[in-house]
Amino acid sequence: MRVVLATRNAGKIEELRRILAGIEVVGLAGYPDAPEVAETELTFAGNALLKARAIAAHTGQAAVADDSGLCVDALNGMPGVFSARWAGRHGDDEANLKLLLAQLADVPAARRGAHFACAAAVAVPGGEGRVAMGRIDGRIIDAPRGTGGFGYDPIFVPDGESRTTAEMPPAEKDAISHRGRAFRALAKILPEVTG
Ligand code: ITT
Repeated sequence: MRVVLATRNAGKIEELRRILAGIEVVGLAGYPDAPEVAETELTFAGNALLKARAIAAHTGQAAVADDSGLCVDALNGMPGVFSARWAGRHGDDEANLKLLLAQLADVPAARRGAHFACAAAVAVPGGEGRVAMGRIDGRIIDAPRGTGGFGYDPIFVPDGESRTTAEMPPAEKDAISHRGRAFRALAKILPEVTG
């Protein structure tokens, strides 16, 4: 089975190739004219489906997309769907992380709960699509630690852990991550949609 992955985020492509082992995953590099799909929905599931549908229509192939983000309790679930552009410029991980730490500066340890959420979607050119969700609960620490992963990983410590997800070997993060959970669930329902 071959699916086009609707992302230009290299960190995600790497993670998804590991998680969807056994399925041929191709990125958008071979489709230079693929549309840049604006994430205009207010939910992770809505955005994931929007992207998968647009890329399936453009490529004529089954397409897989995700939308994910960090939901911080003390910020009423934000940055949420705005995680990638929290500080203004899409994908500026360092600025996003610094802004979030500044916003939480006065929030005590007991109220720094957060979770990563991921919606993974598959769509085929006719329009049919399905979504699977995954999440991982944890807390936001005071200062970044670790060099692995991407995005907010250096400031997120999963429940029951002392390391940040940026301090974990990739396979260990995949086993518990929101994206790992969502895509393992999606892998099970992929054949129902792709035939
Ligand atoms: P595409 O839209 O091209 O797939 P993106 O980086 O914009 O790539 P999202 O819209 O899903 O992806 O935004 C997710 C943002 O949420 C991402 O930029 C990170 O800031 C954060 N995020 C999501 N999953 C994460 C993870 O596993 N570790 C750290 N940060 C994560």
